Amino acid sequence: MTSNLFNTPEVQQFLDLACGINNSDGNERNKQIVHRLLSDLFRAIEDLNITPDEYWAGVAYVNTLGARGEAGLLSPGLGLDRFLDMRMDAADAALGIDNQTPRTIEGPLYVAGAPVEHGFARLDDGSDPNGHTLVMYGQVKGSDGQPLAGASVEVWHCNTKGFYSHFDPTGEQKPFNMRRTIITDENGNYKFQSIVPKGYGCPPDGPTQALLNQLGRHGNRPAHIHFFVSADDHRKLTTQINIDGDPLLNDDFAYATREGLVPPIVERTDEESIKAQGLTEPFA
Ligand code: MBD
Ligand code: FE
Repeated sequence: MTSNLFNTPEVQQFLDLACGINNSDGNERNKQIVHRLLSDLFRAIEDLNITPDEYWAGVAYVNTLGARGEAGLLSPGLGLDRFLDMRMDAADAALGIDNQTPRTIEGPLYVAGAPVEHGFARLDDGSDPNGHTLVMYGQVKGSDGQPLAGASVEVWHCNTKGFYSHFDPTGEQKPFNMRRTIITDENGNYKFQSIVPKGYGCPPDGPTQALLNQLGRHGNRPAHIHFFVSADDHRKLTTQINIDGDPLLNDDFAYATREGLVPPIVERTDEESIKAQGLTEPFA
């Protein structure tokens, strides 16, 4: 059965009606967006002959996605977060802005309000028995290349099971474990000690993984650490680094790996160099 209802004046008027196009109330921008998305959906239903059963399965899926709080997880899995970044990169390039550290996606697991430290922070509470010590340091610079003292470096990552505090189904982690805000020192430097995170996997019984299964895709990310970098009068940078050598480095279900975000790792095993790193006791 083929039909072309979509292009009839009746259906086009019906779309306008459903989107309040001729109403003086409401928000014009949101009418425009809803009209476009709804039009695309009507057309897909017609072009693909989407059956009522298929349609209602979709409605049930959206309900499950919301009930499980996974809309923000499906979004990067479908590449939408990456696409928004591609558009910001293109806008920057058009303005001749050459970002020294590439942006990459935020993901759904940031929590505001982490403890604030100055210059150095220990992120982990020392409770992960499989924790392998990691030290990372760097310098925050403005677009003019000058170091930025007093900048804020928000860091968050998961444990060796791939679970983030506040989202850990085992309930084993205290609030803000592996989440800190580090204020850069007078030279714009920050440093932290933590443990090497594991890659993340979508909840295996959740709706995001269910959809990925339908696409023949996995739902795993390589090991990574998230950052927000901000300073007064500067645009916030959202980015991540990857742990080099992870087998999924270039097979991330969320498409966040980027050249320039895989820093070199130096393995240190001798006591003296460990002491020289200034490693601390676990945060209380
Ligand atoms: C993560 O930890 C993450 O960073 C992203 C982008 C998606 C899911 C889980
Ligand atoms: Fe993450």
